[in-house]
Amino acid sequence: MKMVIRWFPDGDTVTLEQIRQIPGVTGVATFLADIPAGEVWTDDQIKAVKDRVNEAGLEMEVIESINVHEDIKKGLPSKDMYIENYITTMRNLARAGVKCVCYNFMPVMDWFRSDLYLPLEDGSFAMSYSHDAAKKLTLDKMLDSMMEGSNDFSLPGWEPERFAAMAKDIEFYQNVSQDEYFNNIKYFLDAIMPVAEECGIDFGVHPDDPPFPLFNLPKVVNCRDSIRRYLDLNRSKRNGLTLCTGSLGANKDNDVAAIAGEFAKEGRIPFVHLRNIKHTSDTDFHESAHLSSCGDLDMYAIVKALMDNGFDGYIRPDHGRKIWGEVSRPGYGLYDRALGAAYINGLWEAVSKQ
Ligand SMILES: [Mn+2]
Repeated sequence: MKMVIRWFPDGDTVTLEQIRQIPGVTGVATFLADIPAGEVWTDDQIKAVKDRVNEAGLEMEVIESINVHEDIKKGLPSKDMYIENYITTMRNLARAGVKCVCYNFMPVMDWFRSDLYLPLEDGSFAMSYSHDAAKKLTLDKMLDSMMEGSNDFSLPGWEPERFAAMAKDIEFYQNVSQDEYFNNIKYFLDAIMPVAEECGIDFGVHPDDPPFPLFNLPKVVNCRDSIRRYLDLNRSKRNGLTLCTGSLGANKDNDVAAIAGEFAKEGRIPFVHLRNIKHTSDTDFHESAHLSSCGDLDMYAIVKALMDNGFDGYIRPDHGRKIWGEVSRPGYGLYDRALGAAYINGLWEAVSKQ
C-alpha cells in the first residue's frame, strides 16, 4: 500500500511541503490543470508538474484524473480523435513514471452535493446531499432559469459557464439508454486497455457520486453489480475500480467491505478513496470524519477486507471536513485529510500486525 494525497497543481491552499510532512504519505494524486478534456498532455507539461512534486520529495505515480471527453461518452464520430489523444497522454504519463489513473465515465457531472458547508454539531462543516434538493433541480427548471438569465439555479462548486454547458448535455442524454451508454464505455475501454497493458498503467474508474440517478442521466458504477458489469466490459486486469468508500457507501444497500474484498481478490482495485459518511435518511447523507464511530461505514472492516484479499495499490484519505477555520477547496483542506491519513495508518498497522 502506498498513501497519497490529492493535490491540485493550480493554486491549491495545501502545499507539497505540508503534504510531505503527513506521516506515511509517499506521493500525490494529481493532474494537469488548464488542459481541456480531449487534448494531449505533452511531455513538457507533465514534466513541469512532476518536477515540482519530486522536488518536494514526493512521487507522482497516481493521476486523478484524465477526463474523458464528452464526445467519447456520447459516442459521437469525433470520439476516435479524442481517444487517440487520450492514448497519447497515457503513453506520455507512463514515460513519466505514472502507474495508476483514476477517471470516471459519468455523463455530464462528476459529482454532486446540495450543500458544501453543512454545519455539524462539533462546529465543523461538511459536504452534504439531500435527495429532495437534488430532485428539485429538474432540467426544465434549469433551462428556464437560464433563458431568463436568472441565477436561481446554481450548483454549489460549479461555475455558471460550466453549468450552462451542462444543461445542454443533460438534454442530449435524455435519449441515451443504459445499454447504449455501456456500449460507448466498452468502445473506449477496448481502445485504451491494450495500451494500458503495454505501458503498465492501472485504471480505476470512480463510482458515481452520489450513487443515485440524477437528471435521468445514465448510471455507470454505483453498486456491486454495476461494478461487475463495468469490469466485464473489458477483462484486462488494468481495467479496475477506484474503490471510493464514501460514494458507494452513500447507498445503504451497498456492503462496501464485501465489495472491497470481492474485487481486491481479483486484483481489480488499484486505488482506494477512504472516507466515511453519515446517513440522515435512506438517501440523504453528510460526509463525516474518517473514523468508523463518526459515520455509518465500518472503516476497519473495509481496510481488513482489502488487506485480507491482497490489495497492493494506492490509498488516499478522501474529502475532509472544514475544521479549525481552514479555508480551502471544499473537501480538500489539509487538517481533516491529515487526520484521516493518520487514522488510515493506524488501521493499516493494526490489521497488518494481527
Ligand atoms: Mn472519491
